Amino acid sequence: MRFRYALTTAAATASAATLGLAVAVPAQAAEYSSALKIKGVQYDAPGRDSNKCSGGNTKNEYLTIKNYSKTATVNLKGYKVKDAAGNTFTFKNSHTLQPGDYISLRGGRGTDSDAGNVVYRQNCNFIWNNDKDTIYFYKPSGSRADVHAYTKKANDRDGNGYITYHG
Ligand SMILES: [Ca+2]
Ligand SMILES: [Ca+2]
Repeated sequence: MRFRYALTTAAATASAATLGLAVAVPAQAAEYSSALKIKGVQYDAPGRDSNKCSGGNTKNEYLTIKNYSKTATVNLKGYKVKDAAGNTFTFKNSHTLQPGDYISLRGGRGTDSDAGNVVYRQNCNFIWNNDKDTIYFYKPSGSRADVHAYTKKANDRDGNGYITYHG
């Protein structure tokens, strides 16, 4: 069974009340009003993990964020991701995502590329735990754009270290 991250947000409570479900919060990830959402995550970089900047494999751990809007172009600048432990990364540079466009936020050091659809965290430590974690994604305003919790056992049945969210 898929692990669901139950959010007791006002919106979830309101919709539950509307449906006459007094107690149960909908057992699914809450959807936020956001063009940008998490497409998927390679939370476990293939192979034996090493956070050495040279020769390590942190670059192969990545989070893909996609613009799901059919019309809106969005600048990633000011957006932020955070894990369950509170480690954060803020997109400090302008990076325009046209409708359907995406980026992979990779660990390690490298040169960001619009054409290559990649942004580096400039940090060789891993951020997404191999056993379980939560991926928070925030707008520049601080409001949530998306959030997904996972466990390797529940969400990665084929064990390839990748989980698809919005696909
Ligand atoms: Ca690994
Ligand atoms: Ca983590």
